[in-house]
Amino acid sequence: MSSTLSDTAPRFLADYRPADFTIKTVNLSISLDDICSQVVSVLTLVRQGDGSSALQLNGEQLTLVSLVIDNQALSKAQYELSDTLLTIPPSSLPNRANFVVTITTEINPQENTALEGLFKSGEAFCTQCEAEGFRRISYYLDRPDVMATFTTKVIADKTLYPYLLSNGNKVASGELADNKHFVTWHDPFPKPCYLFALVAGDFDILTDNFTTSSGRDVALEIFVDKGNLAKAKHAMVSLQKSMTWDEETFGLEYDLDIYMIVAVDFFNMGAMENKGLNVFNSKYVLADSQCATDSDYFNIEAVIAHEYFHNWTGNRVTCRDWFQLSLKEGLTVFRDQQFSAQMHSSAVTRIQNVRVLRSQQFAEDAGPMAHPIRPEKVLEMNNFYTLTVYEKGAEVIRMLHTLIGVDKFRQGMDLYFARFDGMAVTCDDFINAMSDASGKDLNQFKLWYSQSGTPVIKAQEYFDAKTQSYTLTLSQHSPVTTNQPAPQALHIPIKIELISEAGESSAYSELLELTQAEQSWTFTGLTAKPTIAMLCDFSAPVKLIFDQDDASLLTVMKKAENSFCRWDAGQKLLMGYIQQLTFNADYDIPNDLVMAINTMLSRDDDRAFIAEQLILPSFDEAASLMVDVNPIALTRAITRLMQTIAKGAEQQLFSCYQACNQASEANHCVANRALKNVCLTYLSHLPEYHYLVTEQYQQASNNADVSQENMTDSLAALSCSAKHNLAGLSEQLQHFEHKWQQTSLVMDKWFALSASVSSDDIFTQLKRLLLHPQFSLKNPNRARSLIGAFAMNNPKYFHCPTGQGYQFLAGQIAKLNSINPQVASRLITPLIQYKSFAPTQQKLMKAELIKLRAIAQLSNDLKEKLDAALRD
Ligand code: B3K
Ligand code: ZN
Repeated sequence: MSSTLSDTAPRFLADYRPADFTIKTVNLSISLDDICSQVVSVLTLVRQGDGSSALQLNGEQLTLVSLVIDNQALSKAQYELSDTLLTIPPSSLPNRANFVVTITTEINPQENTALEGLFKSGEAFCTQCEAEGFRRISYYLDRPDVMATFTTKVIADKTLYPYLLSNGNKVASGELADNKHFVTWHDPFPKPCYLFALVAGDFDILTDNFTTSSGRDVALEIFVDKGNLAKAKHAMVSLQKSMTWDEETFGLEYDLDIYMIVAVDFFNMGAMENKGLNVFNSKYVLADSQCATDSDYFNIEAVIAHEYFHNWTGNRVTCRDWFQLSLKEGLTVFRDQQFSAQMHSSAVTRIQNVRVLRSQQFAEDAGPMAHPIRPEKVLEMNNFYTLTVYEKGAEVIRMLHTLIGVDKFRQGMDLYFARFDGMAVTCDDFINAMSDASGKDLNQFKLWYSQSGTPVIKAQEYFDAKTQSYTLTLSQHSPVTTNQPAPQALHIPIKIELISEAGESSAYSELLELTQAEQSWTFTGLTAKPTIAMLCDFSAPVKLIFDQDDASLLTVMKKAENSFCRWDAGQKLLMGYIQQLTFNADYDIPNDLVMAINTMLSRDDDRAFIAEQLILPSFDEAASLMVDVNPIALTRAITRLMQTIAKGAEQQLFSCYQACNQASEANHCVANRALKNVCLTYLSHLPEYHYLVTEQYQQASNNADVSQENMTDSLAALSCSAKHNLAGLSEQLQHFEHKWQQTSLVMDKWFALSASVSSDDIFTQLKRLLLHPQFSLKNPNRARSLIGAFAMNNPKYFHCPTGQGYQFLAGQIAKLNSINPQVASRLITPLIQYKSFAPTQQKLMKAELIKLRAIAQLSNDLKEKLDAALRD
């Protein structure tokens, strides 16, 4: 089984040593075959040390056919082979510093269900090498600080695989015997092997081009399954927008003559930034208005941008070792967030970033796998492509941007590229460049890279009418854990706004730099106590404890200039009611809330923003702020609050729904749909509006005028039906399934919806879904859409007191352990967070974890998480 290996020892950041050998050039010749592909790899090596070191090459799941050094074949006695290493002792190596190693290996792509290395996605061959997948293609120094120039010859059957792709520029092609052909690619930029890629298949290609600011022509090609060409247009436009944005914002141009993107259906994650040849999960490429939602469109643009931006932040300057992953990921997420904010509403984009952070990253940072954005100990690297490294990593870059300002940040980026282009470097190298360019001392700031956990900031205010002064005192605490017994004070930017009593424009807007355990600031010349809006734009990834009363929150909601603070004050009010209702189901929600919501709904401004204001904090977000969460009480509380708001604001919700539904401005259709569907979600809590759900489904999914059909609206209606298990649900699900049975990405949505139905027979339904002819655990999108959607979107049944929800998830994880450890390891997330739940749930969840730990052939991916979760 793929990830079950004999080397189960963790690796440590502190143990980093430069490699004893480097590789200058790699010449690959790969003959593709479903069950026996042959790889000939010619490496020109340069010894770095004194000649006493053995050459140790990583390799897994490979059959070694031959090993030649310079022109001399090595016998078995001259090297050692284990499950993970090929070791050539100094006595078998030439005395020269430079020599050539030629390695021939065979691999079985068909059996590679782990989808790491070379595998088959449907009929096509493709690769995934990050983090350590290249060692499943050939023996190699599989570490990011070994950078080589690759030349790759791909050989395959001409009829089945008319397109043979790899990194860089095409340099040769030709016909061979037995109906085969070959194409040779050369990538002039030295790169680590994790950026290597190969694709072979038959595709439709969308072609376009881009002229860079210095006048170079770049061919753009998007490869999709036959018949999907029209669905690639949005991805192409997104790519062109990203290329323009990076030139305008950071002065960064693309560097090869061709940029290719291939969309495949079998992929462990979103996409991969291989040099010049991105491989994408088709979910992040294919879209048309009938089959993709507004958020699909948004996400495609963001992922296309993210992978493109990696060409500089990741590829031209890469990571020295995998502990430095946030160097490229945090920075690139920050870049894609800035891009999205500029392409769309910056307020709404920021709110959505913060929701992800609060609902998921905070939970990760409080759970057993908590780690700093630069982890210090790793067993399975794939376990560290986390919300912490990516999203919190991006927040750390954003704080830097806030502290030094946009111009100095740009100068810092310029300096970083000037210093490190073509190199493999560290997070410290990046921060030092920022510090040197801005003149700002960032030594304390570096602690963000080594401390884990979400810092808690406590705020206290004091107004002295006599001296007309207002004092704000902030204190900070980072969590104490076994790995972090004595956390230190961090350097935290806190942006605030002081709203004067009269409530005209703000009295003060200021950036405070919290650097000590406790610090105070005094503002003078205030005739009355101001209302403070804290953490403008969410200037730091922290939890804020601040006893602001409802009246002050309502003032912030109405009067703060900062849109994030206006939204956040509303969320805090709503969260307060959710917490009250969780502890006391009969709690009476004050009428002020309903009044505020009515006012909000009657406003005629930014509808996308109003929609965000109306969306309640999620189950996960609420859970991350509580201890010993009773999930049943929490789901009930959220439903109660929805019902109360729906009843109290019924008229406004309905007229807002209608106004959005009738709005014709094409420019605002996404915002109109967002607000309309939030209104529908509320109204669906009242039986008298169930007809509206049916009506919307009909119009959006079963319309005589196909141009009126819309996936965002269909899914919104369907999820209301699923949430309340409405009478029309099974008919709608059947209709949807029949309509989309040929469209894999839409079938994923159908599986996800079917798994989130709130019905007492959900476990029978889940069994039926597992047996559906289109379900397969081998397809990661499918596995995630059924199993993941159940565990994440159906809290009432996932946490049901019988424990069936946990058993279902654990049962599927056990199967996935041997099929695809990476997917298994992602899906286990809700179970390992068991300690935040009440004792009844904790016990049931823990029992499942113990059973999983006992699996005989447990992958490193699961082992690392289970051991962390079951420790003490
Ligand atoms: N760098 C890849 C992620 C690789 C994940 C490996 N398990 C995609 C990205 O972050 O852009
Ligand atoms: Zn990335």
